[in-house]
Amino acid sequence: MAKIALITGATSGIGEATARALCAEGWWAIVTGRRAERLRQLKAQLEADFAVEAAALSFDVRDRRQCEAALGSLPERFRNVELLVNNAGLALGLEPLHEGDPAQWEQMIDSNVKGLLYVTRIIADGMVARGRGHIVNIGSIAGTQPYLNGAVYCASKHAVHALSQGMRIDLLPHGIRVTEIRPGMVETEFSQVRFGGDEARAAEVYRGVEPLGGEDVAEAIVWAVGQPPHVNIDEIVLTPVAQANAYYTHRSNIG
Ligand code: NDP
Ligand code: 8X3
Repeated sequence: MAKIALITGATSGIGEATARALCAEGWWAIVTGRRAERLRQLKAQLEADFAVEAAALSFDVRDRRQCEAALGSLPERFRNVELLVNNAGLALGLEPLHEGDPAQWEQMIDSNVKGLLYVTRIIADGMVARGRGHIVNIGSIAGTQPYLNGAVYCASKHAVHALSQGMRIDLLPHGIRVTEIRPGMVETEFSQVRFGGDEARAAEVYRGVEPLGGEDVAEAIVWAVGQPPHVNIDEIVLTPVAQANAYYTHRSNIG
């Protein structure tokens, strides 16, 4: 029987790459996000490229009722989710706290923290009932290293770090694996979203650096998931060679 993976935030970046990498390994994928047309196209591509079945669910993780309705609508053959990849999330803005936009704070906290909780609450319940499963949370180096002008995003990823450790403990008696993946700089739509579509400002983030790609993070996820059932990979921190941590990045060829 096919194994089912649910990947939130699969319309771009790390989530999309993860859906592809898992399907290449034979997983059936449930891909989610708000952009329905992208999901429809991704589902068709996954099915064509990897000879698997895929399901697309368009919903906003910030809305608990939408999470419940969308996940409750899954066809029977997709219901036994074996792997949950909590990836949906975003950063908005980069400014000192006293100049920050509270609406952006709310969106970050509601997506990165509350959205992750809503989806996990629903999926983990089924995993516990079946006595098996694996939850992979996409944290960040920002989850332990708060950086200048990023306090609220970093706080949201600190929450993901704490929640990952808490889930690991709570799910211990049920044999459910929990992994936190904590990347540094990954070139995706992340910076375009953070800077409201300002492509020049987004490109500046990666200037003089070869960043990670979504595929690099996906590969780490596939590796963690592929370990023997008695092995839990608690956390993976991965950064570009040119980025030691949130504070030190070596940029070359800068004129
Ligand atoms: P992208 O912007 O490329 O992808 C973000 C994904 O999250 C999209 O699929 C988006 O889908 C989804 N998403 C955002 N908000 C919501 C929402 N309210 N409801 C449902 N889906 C949502 O960025 P990344 O791939 O880089 O980001 C993925 C994760 O990786 C995030 O949690 C991010 O914090 C984390 N991360 C990123 C790093 C980086 O440098 N890029 C480094 C470390 C961690 P849609 O817009 O269709 O809803
Ligand atoms: C996202 C990447 O560089 O803002 O977590 O920490 S960064």
